[in-house]
Amino acid sequence: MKFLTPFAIVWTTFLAQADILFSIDFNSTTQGGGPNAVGGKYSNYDAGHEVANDFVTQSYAAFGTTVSLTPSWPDSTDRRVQQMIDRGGGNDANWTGTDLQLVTDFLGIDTRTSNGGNGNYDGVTGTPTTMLLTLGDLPGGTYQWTSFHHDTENVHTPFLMDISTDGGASFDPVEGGDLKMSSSSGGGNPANPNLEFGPVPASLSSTVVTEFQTDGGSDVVIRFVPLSRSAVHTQIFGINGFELVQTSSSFTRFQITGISKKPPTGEVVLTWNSKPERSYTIRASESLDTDPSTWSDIDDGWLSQGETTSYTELDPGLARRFYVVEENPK
Ligand SMILES: [Ca+2]
Ligand SMILES: [Ca+2]
Ligand SMILES: [Ca+2]
Repeated sequence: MKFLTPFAIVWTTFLAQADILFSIDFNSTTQGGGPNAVGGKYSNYDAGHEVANDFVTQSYAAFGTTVSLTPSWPDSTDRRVQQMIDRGGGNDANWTGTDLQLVTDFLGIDTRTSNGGNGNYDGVTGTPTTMLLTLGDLPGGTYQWTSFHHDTENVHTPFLMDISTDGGASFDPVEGGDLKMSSSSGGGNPANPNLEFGPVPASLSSTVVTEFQTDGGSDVVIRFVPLSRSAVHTQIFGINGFELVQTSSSFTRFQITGISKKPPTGEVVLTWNSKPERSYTIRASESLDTDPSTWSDIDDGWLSQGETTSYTELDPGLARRFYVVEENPK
């Protein structure tokens, strides 16, 4: 049996090198003479603007398997929230950069109450009008996500973005803050004082680059929440497309990797895989008779020490003790 191992490694490496990129261009079938596919490395997600029946799960060959992509708008049942816009030639002419057919069209959200949305929302006050992008069957690994949020017309809405790697049960905010769409055309209501025209989609101030890690067992859910305000051109949100690169096919499972009791002092040292800039709750119990989530905590805000974190409990003076570590929400 031993000689089989090298073959398994070669096979894994081949997949990783041949198939590490999954890119999507969102295209409108009902506007701008679309669908206008940018082509190249991009696959297409095509749908009609506000055509609810078009926003179905689509599947793509990627990462050596089949990955599914599903947009959804959980905060409204009104199809008019469900945007798939393609701008016309007059607006498109303002874009002087590459890949016009990537940025001319976008999937998105109309938050206006007159169009079925929930109105303005500043992150605290108001009601969000959220859109989710659910990636199903993504293999376990580490991924770099790049998404584009440009309008060749006037939309320049600020937005929040969060990523869930547990099927939508919990979300991590994307670092960087101040996410905001960019736009190319003068005028609008309100007008964008800082127009952008290129030179490449990746150079735009609106482009989001982030990383996530998934164990492959749950859907990855990308959540977009417009910080809608003022008037129409800061009340609509869009994503032109995205690129997903598998930077590693391995992942580090969240688990306690070490537990030891120091004989001289009786101190107990716990070590686990952690994320930077997070905090952890440590719970302990003398028995397994109750649900670990109900055990009393011995610390509810232990700060991460980076990729690995340790916690030392002074001698608890017990013959047996069980521990759990929970990652706190941000
Ligand atoms: Ca396109
Ligand atoms: Ca167009
Ligand atoms: Ca697009």
